[in-house]
Amino acid sequence: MSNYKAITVQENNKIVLVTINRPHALNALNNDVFEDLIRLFNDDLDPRKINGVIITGAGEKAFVAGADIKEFLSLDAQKARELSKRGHDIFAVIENFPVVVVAAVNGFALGGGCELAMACHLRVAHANARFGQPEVNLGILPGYGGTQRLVHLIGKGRAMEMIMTGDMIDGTTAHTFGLVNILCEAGAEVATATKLIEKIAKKAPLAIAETIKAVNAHFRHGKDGYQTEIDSFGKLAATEDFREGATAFIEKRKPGWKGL
Ligand code: DAK
Repeated sequence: MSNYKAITVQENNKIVLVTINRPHALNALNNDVFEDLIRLFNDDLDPRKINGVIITGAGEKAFVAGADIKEFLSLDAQKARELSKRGHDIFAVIENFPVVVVAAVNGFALGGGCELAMACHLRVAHANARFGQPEVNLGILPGYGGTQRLVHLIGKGRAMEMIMTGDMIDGTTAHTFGLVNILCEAGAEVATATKLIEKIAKKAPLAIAETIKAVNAHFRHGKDGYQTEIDSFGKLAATEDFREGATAFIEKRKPGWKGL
């Protein structure tokens, strides 16, 4: 793996742990973080060789407390649009990554941090984690897909309220809203995310990849999610893994997946 400026990357048992590593700034997303994430997801990670990715924040206080406010003060409209597009692009790569990506939310997940967590497929957090889209306090709106993904995850009314008030919600509320998949003890976020990935890794990898594609198709303009599901189903039904899964069931044994 490359040398990164603002993230650390460790691989253990085919699970890659990505830590946003700017604890002095509550892991705010600056240019370095974006460059690192782009290189990691576009160039360095090989989805065929891993079972999942966990994204978390360094320290005990924050997952990511937003985009780095100190960096975006001097932006003009054109530059802001370019940066928003860059953020949209890398978050879309994460959202469509063909192995499961889990956000281990270990504290504040605000603004761009909440948006990063939402770009992941699944989220685990502790009860006192804090989620929010406080951009209106700064005179802007979520710029990395938050107006869309928050609606997808918690519904229009709740999303409108969170974005227009800028209020934070705690992990328990986020869990009730469907923003958090699993609540865990503070400090157990990465371990909980690891267990979740290990569970998913026991399933057929191509079926997981096609699931990510088909579910995401529902939210993409110009995509017919039902048709995507039909195409994915056809593709999977012709795989060796489907034959193996069905045979293993009949023979009352565990399947051995090949990813073929
Ligand atoms: N950016 C930069 N530094 C930050 C930061 C942030 N988002 N959040 C915290 N820090 C820094 C603080 O400045 C402080 O640094 P020092 O003063 O020690 O040098 C250090 O982290 C510790 O923070 P606090 O001292 O404030 O810690 P507290 O426990 O008192 O408060 C807090 C924690 C999370 C409530 C507070 O830090 C806070 O309100 N932070 C800001 C939250 C926020 O508003 N985040 C930004 C949301 S808006 C864009 C696209 C998207 C966006 C922007 C542009 N373009 C395409 C251009 C997205 C914007 C957002 O994310």
